[in-house]
Amino acid sequence: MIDRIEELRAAGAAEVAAATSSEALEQARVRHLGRRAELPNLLRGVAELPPEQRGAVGRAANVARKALETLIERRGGELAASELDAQLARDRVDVTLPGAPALPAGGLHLLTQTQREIEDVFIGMGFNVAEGPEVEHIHYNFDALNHDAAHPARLRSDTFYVADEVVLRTHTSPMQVRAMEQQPPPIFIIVPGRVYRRDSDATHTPQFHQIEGLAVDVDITLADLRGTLLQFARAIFGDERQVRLRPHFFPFTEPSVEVDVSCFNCTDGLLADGSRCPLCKGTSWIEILGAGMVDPNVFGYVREYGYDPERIQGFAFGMGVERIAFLKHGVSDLRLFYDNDLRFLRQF
Ligand code: 2NM
Repeated sequence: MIDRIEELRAAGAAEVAAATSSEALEQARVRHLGRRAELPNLLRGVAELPPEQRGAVGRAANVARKALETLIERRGGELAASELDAQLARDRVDVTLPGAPALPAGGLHLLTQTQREIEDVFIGMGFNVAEGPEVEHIHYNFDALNHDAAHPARLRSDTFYVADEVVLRTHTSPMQVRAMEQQPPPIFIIVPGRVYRRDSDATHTPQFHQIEGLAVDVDITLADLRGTLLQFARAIFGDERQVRLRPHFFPFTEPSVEVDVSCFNCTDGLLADGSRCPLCKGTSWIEILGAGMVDPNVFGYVREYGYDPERIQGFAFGMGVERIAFLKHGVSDLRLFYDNDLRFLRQF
């Protein structure tokens, strides 16, 4: 009996030692210590043995069972550890690898590209970029920009009012007044941003983008305005461009001009096949922006910040970013900028 117990212990120990997985180990445990295994059965049968054998057999079987249990526990720990190591090695993720599949890169909207391109041109000429609030007090949007009390842009039908004296800015020039309050001349800034007007048709959206410029010093002239805008026109529309200034009216400039660039789509208003150029309508000139010499009345509103209308002068201009992008890229409908149709957007 004792010999049999030793045989069972040795066989069990051999199988436990040979188990190469938690699963195999569990099968070995069931085989040697399970409910139908010989060793536990033998232990349960100790009571039926002759009394003089019970003590020795019971002790030997118990010692054998404990020995197997200890071996199983130890082997189980080893297997669990190596299985965890294997799992971790299999599941290793290198977070520095590029995602798979690579994420689509996306791109900048044509209006953003155009705005930045224009900014770069003026930064190259020494201008700084300033941005300001889209919700403005009428003091900055109209009064300080020399718009008289009856100016039609003040009407509720033309401008979005947020409160009695607060509007969605109709141009970015309010920020130019704010900038003059923040720094004495000389000042050379451009102000890009969203503006709002109650207009909506094929050529007008109620929200659009402007870039306005302001240059103020003791000796700024209309010739500086012309030279600056010629440089701008050539940078954006090509080195061959000319500019033309036509008299106009704006409340905040005197004199005021509209600025044309020579057509970059034709020669003398005609296409190669002799037909009328559709871009300039056969005129050879394309209107690109409005400008002028800042009206002394505007400086009067910021006189206390160092802008003495008797001592300083300056030019200002304003352009629509949509219009520049539209002309440069031959876009057929202004609303395409806002439809978010990828077939349109991906072309740029
Ligand atoms: C334009 C046309 C002409 C302009 C004037 C000013 C300021 F603040 F100096 F008075 N800022 N922008 C201006 C002048 C804007 O846009 C068509």
